[in-house]
Amino acid sequence: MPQPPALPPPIERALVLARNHATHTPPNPSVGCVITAPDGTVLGEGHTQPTGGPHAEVMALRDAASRGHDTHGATAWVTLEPCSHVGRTGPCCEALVTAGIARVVASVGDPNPRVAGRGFQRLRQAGVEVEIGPGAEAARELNLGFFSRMVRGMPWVRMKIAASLDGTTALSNGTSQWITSEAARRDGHGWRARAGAVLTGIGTVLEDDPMLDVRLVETTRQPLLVVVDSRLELPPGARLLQPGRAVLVYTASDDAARRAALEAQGATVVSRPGVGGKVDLAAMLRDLAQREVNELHVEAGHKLNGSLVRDGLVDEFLVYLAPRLLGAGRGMAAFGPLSELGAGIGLSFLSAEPVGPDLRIVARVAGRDA
Ligand code: AOF
Ligand code: ZN
Repeated sequence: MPQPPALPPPIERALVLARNHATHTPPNPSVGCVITAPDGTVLGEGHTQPTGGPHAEVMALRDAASRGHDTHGATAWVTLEPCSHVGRTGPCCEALVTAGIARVVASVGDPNPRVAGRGFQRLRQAGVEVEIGPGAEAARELNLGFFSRMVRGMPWVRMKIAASLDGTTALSNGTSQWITSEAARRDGHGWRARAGAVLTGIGTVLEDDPMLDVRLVETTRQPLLVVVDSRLELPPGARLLQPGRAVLVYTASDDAARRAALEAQGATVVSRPGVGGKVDLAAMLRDLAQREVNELHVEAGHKLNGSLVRDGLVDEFLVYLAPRLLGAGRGMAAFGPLSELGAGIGLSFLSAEPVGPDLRIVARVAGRDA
């Protein structure tokens, strides 16, 4: 197999910086930046700070300054086009130009319509040499939720499933919570932590009364919690309604009293009626994108999972397989029937790795690219 060409080391390093801090930045993309002298010496490094804080480029320039380095004539290696707009922070282009950066190597353009090429344009105008492309695939993959939101107006939808080797996801007696190991659950919390929101259905809430927060790994932010609850059956005493926690409830019901009871518990109720008294799931996803959700982490039961799959709204599956046979004959097949889709839904396996005693498979729906 031919190996892909090696990336320039500063871009590799910038990608690592971005990857290591990806849970802190949503809804902002996680970006890394390395500044090098003409002889290749690293002068400074930075990564995007939590939303509202400085971007990667500004952090790298500050790092170089704090080490007493002069950045005139230096190269900035960055995993995303430097911004040209004033958002929650100032434009990185201006900071780079002011610091005398002579060359910018960026992995990909920023799809944010407020930037979208204007960053590169501004840099070139100021006489900065611009090169685009090294590490593009990895940079897009790293922020696939941000790209999805900007390009499609939808979050990247990743469905987490824990199953036995024979694909059983839940037992009829409800003892479904611990099919996989502690290690797999902790790993799952790592994926929750990077998501903008965690989605579940009313069935799961009524059955398990789950918290669905990030507990088993360290995090600086909790994802938004989203509940699909067509008839507003969420009990105001549900454990997930913690004081101060951001919870969004999507419903097709116009029951004012139930709505008021949930709002009194701090939840936000959003009406998105679809056909048959159900929530319009596609409309819900568009709304979540408008609320700046990049990655949506789904942990739900058969019904909601099945609806999302059948409606073609799932981009990726995160499956933990336990080395156990449960033989309950339901499992992931309960997403069906998919027969109207002919050959079913084609997937490609991105990775398969042991996590403790279990196996973690990431599978992407054919045709969905970061
Ligand atoms: C960069 N470097 O490290 C990141 C960028 O509201 P703001 O000011 O934080 O701007 C957010 C937007 O900036 C975000 O939507 C994306 O277009 C870009 N992110 N840009 O130059 C960075 N994270
Ligand atoms: Zn910026």
